[in-house]
Amino acid sequence: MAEQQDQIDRLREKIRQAKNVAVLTGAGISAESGVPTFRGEGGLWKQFRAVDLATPEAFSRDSRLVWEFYNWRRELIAPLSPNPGHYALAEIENLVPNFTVITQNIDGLHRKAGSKRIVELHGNLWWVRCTRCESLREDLRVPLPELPTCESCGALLRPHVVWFGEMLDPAVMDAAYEAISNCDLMMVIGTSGTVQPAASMGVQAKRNGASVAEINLDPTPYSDVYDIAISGKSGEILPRLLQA
Ligand code: BJW
Ligand code: ZN
Repeated sequence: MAEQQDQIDRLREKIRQAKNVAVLTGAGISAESGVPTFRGEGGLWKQFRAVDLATPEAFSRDSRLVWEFYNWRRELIAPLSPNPGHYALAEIENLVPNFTVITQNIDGLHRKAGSKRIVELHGNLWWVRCTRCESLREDLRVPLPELPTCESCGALLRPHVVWFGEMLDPAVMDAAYEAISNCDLMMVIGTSGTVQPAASMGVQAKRNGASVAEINLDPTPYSDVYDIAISGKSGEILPRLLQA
């Protein structure tokens, strides 16, 4: 515990000195809001098979099943609110000259908490994209029709998220790498570090000379690689970084 406090004090000092901060978040930051994580106890990929629900092949094979899964996630996430971890990041953004949240989450909770510069690596649950004309729009209906169709061309819509085997949007990747290559501090929060390319981003920041700090409930493959590793819940640790 004394060691945890020490690490928090070190990180607070680094934030105070930093001009450019990049943050990478994963499912763990939303866990305290009630959003299920993917791996670990109670994780979605313990209950469901990713290959049946989160690949383009799965969507071609059974679009109805995949939409059922995303409609269920919409119902689950719509009533949820950001937690003190999301709010603390939004506050830290106001204290640092350049601050970017790069998130793997599709839940939209960083925006709800007031974060302004957000890069959504894996898309957004609340946006839909046409499978034919590629038109993209926000759609907050809960639930959506079983097989929702495009207003412009009538073709099937898909969730605007990144499935396994799909490329991340190059413009989104550029925005993420710009933040990573320019930062002097990176915080990696609530991600297991198993999914590429996000998993390597902390190491890339370190190679570029940044200090990297992890905040996670459990150790990850990178805990020993980063400069600081704080073990605990992000909803409890992040607000403590704001204490004088
Ligand atoms: C707390 C906490 C609290 C809990 N406080 N902490 C070999 C074979 C095939 C493919 C590949 C391969 N090697 C690499 C690939 C590519 C693949 C990949 O990385 N696979 C690995 C699994 C091996 N990646 C891709 O396909 C990506 N595209 C790509 O690379 O394109 C190029 C390419 C194409 C084809 C082949 C090769 C390359 C796309 C990845 C898309 C991931 N999509 C998902 C679903 C998004 C939509 C949706 O939500 O439905 O994204 S999968 C899922 O995992 C989701 C997440 O964003 C992502 C990461 O998960 P995250 O956030 O880390 O969550 P968890 O649950 O894993 O961890 C939670 C953490 O929180 C834990 O550490 C807890 O301890 C912690 N925690 N409570 C603090 N209160
Ligand atoms: Zn269309």
